[in-house]
Amino acid sequence: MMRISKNFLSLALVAALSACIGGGGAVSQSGSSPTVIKYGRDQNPDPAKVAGLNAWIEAFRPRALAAGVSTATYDAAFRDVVYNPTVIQRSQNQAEFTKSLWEYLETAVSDKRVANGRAMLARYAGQLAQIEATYGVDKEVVVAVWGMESSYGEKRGDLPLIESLATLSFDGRRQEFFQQQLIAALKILQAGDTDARHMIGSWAGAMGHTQFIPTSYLAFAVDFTGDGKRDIWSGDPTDALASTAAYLAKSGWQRGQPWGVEVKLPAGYSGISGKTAKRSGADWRAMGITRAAGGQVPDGQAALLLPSGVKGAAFLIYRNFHAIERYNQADSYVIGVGHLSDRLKGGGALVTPWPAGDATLRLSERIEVQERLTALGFDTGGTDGNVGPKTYAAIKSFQTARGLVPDGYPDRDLLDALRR
Ligand SMILES: [Ca+2]
Repeated sequence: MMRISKNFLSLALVAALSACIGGGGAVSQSGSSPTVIKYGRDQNPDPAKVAGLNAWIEAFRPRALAAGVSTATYDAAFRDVVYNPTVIQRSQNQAEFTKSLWEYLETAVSDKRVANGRAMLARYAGQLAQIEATYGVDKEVVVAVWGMESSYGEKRGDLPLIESLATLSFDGRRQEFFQQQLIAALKILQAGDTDARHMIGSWAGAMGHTQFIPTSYLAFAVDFTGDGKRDIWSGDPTDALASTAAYLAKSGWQRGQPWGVEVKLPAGYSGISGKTAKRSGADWRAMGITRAAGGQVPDGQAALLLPSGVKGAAFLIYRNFHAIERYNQADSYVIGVGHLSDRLKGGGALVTPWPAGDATLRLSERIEVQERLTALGFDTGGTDGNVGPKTYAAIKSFQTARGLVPDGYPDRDLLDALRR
């Protein structure tokens, strides 16, 4: 549930996004309780920072107590907390630059993610049917959020939450935000849903299978298994999936309604578009707009979204689009969840082809970029096609060495230069 940019043009790269929501740690899907890995402990953090955080924790105590946190909860929560430089490093390693919807969806709704999602639908069929009946949110949408947020539980985060939030509250950007999250996290501990040892998450405090931040947890998390604990952290995803359905339901989800549909515009379309220009399905049909996969567009108030301009894929978005938007306001994220849910229901890939002349690179080409950079001695930190901070830095070094504009962006010009 990280907030990322509303605008495609500044959307964080998927690599950075997955680093920020998942932390990249190996947490076993089937394991009963994840192991807290104490990153940063052997990095010899600056003693002044360690002492500073310890003093900050004492100074923060009155505010937490005033918010209803008990002394016992406070002392237990901070017992093992030490200033953690890894948290600060990760908070500063968020590469952000241009990324098209196409690039984003290629990773966010990869064939592998679709296949894994279908496997999860089968594996948790009983729980998901109950969750859908209770909250009225399509099980495929809930599973799509799960896939987007943590790759179905694989990347739930690997950092002790109180330590991360305390470090960021003391020494990060957006300190007030993290202090609010810290107080919410202390309230979760006080309620007994988990203990500090098992409360792990991303560097930014997003927790569990569907990456709830603590304030969202307090507002929306539910105990669906009936054991008295709202457990979103352990191997069993049931409570997390129900909590996500509850969140979407409270965000205005309309049972049985679409999030959106890919549409085909009539040739030379120059009519209205944009999120605020809402019309009925009948109005859109009268303007000659049809489903891209064939057939009429659904009824209901909808707006025409053109995330890649008139030459790219076009979508009519309905009210449920805005429910997903409450989870994360980036258009590409919402389209990603919606499209993944359609694929999980058996739908096909987007109909609109990759735009001709698009300068962005396919996954195979990004891998080639990393392989060629590596062969030339520029360390990309791996060749998986995910462009993270190391690849970004390697591209900039290569561009600088060749007298090119060092924008760090993996586009066709760069690949051409590497091939020469
Ligand atoms: Ca439970």
